[in-house]
Amino acid sequence: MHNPHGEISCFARWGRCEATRMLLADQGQEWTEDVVTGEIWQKGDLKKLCVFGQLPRFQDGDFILHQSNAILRYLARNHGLYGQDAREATLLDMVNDGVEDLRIKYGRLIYQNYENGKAEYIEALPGQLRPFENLLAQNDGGKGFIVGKKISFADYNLLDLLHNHLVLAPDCLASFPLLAGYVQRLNARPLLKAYLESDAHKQRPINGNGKQ
Ligand code: GTB
Repeated sequence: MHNPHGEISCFARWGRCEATRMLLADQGQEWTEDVVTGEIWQKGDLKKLCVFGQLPRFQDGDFILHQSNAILRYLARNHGLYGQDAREATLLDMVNDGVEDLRIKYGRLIYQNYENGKAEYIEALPGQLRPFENLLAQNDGGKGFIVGKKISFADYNLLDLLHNHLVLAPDCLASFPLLAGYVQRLNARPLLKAYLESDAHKQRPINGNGKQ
């Protein structure tokens, strides 16, 4: 197994990098950050180097990756966080796709429709979170991880998305006891807890436009 020493290039926010940061921190893996300011990005040189013209970007030696979910999966393959067999890996893909679908909706709200859309979004949120509560219930009665018996990349991604929503709507897990317990349990993992309590995490804005 390769222990990638990664450099993350990203904007100064949780954004699409925070799940990766949580994975690395919880796995005891150090990383460096190339924080890209709006001013640097506007110059356009870095954008041209990015495969899809977007950040984040992750560099492990001469291996350069784009797309936040591909970065998570690369780290998962290297750290044994991709399930124990093909079925678990595929279930993890399914969960991660569900996380991605909700992350896109969240991104649209934050960046395109915050003032007008927030109340309606929060009203519809239980219907978006219910599938994750159901998935947890199906795995060991919801006492462990989202799939299988070991933490996975999809857990970090789901946890990050839940963190975002707990800021947007602090009561959003009130009717989801398994998800609420899951967040508490994962947040208490020692290395992850230390990271979540660090200034690096707490002082970084959640989104790029100040909305949360
Ligand atoms: N699929 C890519 C991934 O997962 O990595 C998406 C990456 C992405 O959207 N990057 C944005 C970026 O680099 C920042 S995320 N933008 C600069 C550019 O394109 O020049 C912040 C974001 C999310 C959602 C919206 N939105 O819905 O309007 C806007 C910005």
